[in-house]
Amino acid sequence: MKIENIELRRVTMPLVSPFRTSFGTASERETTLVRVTTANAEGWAEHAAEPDPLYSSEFLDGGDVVIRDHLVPRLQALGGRLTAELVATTLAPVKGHPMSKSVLETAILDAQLKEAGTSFAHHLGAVRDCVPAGVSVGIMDSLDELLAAVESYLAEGYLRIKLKIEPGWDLEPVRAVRERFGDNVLLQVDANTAYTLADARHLGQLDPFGLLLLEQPLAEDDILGHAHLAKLIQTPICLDESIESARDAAAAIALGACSVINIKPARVGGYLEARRIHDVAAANGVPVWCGGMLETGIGRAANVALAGLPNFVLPGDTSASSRYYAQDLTAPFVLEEGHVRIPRGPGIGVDILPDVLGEITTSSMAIRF
Ligand code: OSB
Ligand code: MG
Repeated sequence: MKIENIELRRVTMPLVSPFRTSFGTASERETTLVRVTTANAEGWAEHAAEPDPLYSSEFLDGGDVVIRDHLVPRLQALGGRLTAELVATTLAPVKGHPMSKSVLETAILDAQLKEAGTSFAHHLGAVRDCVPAGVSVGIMDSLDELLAAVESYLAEGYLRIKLKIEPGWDLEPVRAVRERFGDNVLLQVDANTAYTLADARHLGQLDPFGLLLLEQPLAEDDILGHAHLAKLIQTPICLDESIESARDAAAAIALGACSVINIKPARVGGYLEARRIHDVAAANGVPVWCGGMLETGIGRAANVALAGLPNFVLPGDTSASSRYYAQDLTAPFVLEEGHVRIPRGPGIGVDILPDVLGEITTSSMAIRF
């Protein structure tokens, strides 16, 4: 496939409400959109990193530089031989930066599939038309505020609630949600690395609440710690930040560090590696679910396609557009009886709304291929 142009476009979108995690609070989502132009198609993807390197070491400004100065030149060297399948191996000599690699691979895959008239869902192997939607609920200033948020999400039809936790905001919010909404609500928690193994006894106090899982309690590089913790508590451990490749997934499973995996395509370098993680987990009987990074409709479209694969057996953070944005960048993803529909058109299967794009763009950079 011959690429003519790559454009990096920085956009900022207001969130409907601030989103607080153990590592920070976001009231808007800033991202770099990548547009890849070929003779017959235009591919789009969005960078998953945040402005600050707090979720992982990647951050948006750094991503723009690594894409422009280190990743795109390597792809240019392939000339017309470039395909999405060659992106990861071509970029492998550059250490790290999975989200920057992912946004390029995804935009190229989108253009390639649009040229072929194939959807992401079909290409990746989705086996469903709709995926069950969960919702990730941030840390709040009070339990009352939290209960009001959970109540409205349940009323909208979300099939699973994930509470963000940190030391000082863990047992109480879980107890409050269980007491108010009962034991049948599918409930899980995400610590974003906020604990250490010394907190094992404390985290064990979550056991009576029947949580689906405890996501990433310890540091991302603490696989051994998670394996120890898994023996000390009953709540299943799910890894997010720790898993950046199918090899990481295989190791974590073999070591007993997790019994569930949150797959975020951007975190692992793209949808093709995400599918490999899905396959490794399936082969080991480990269920997976699709995580999110507050994506606009562009990233959401591809995520829900991935979530259609057979081993995505738990509801994902694949919420409706309205969970994040009053005005999305594409036609909004909506909840239909707790599910989100997988786009079936070519590529990611959604169109960017040009007026919205114009309004939210803060800068852009064109790279001639
Ligand atoms: O850890 O899953 C996470 C958002 C930003 C960074 C990290 C995480 C999250 C979420 C939100 O939990 C998931 C979503 O709804 O997109
Ligand atoms: Mg997480």
